[in-house]
Amino acid sequence: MRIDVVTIFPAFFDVLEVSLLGKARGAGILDVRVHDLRDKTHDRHRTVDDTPYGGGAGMVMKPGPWGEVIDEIADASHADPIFVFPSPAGEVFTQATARTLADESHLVFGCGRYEGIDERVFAYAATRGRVRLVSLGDYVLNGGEVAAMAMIEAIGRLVPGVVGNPESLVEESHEDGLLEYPSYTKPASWRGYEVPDVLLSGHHGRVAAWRHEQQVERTRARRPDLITD
Ligand code: 6GU
Repeated sequence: MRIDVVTIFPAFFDVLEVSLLGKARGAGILDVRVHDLRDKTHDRHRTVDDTPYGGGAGMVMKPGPWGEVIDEIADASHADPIFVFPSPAGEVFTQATARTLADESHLVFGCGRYEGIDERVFAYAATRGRVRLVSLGDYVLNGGEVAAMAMIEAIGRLVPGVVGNPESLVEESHEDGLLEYPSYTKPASWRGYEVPDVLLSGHHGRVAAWRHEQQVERTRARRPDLITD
């Protein structure tokens, strides 16, 4: 999978070199390229923002540099790219979104700062690929960088070959619409806390039934919004 990231803070993405995603990059499974939006400016101050038409607080990202970087990336694309703009005004990113995007061959993350990006950039990007505005949830970050990192990790780990044991992707929170069951490892007794007996019983059927009960119980307690029945 090819992933391009456009940002005025390329250093945010340095951590993509470590951990599982770093390994996947090294192995050629993920091809991630980070672009500095300021490289598409032509003034001495490398200006990427300006005051909003109609007035109001804050600054808006100018369309010019975005148009140039979108053209450069789209012209070089061997696939029909999806432009993902992290935005608190977008649709909510879920595991289903991650699964859908993990099937794509070329994703472009456009990270806005300030009060946002000139709206015409989204219309123009839609002439060069598909466009999605996507939010992590109902709270506000200073820019799209941290949100893009979260999305890249959620999507990247679903790309075949990134996570060594694909079975570990199945028994996870949100994969079956329920929260994950509790996990324990040795020792069986630790500081007076015991591992539940059923897990030591060796009875696979009872273990599976107990885990499912725990999933339902925790989901009801912590995330009743996920329960549909
Ligand atoms: Cl995707 N961007 C920003 N700036 N803030 C957010 C967000 C995204 N998702 C939640 N808050």
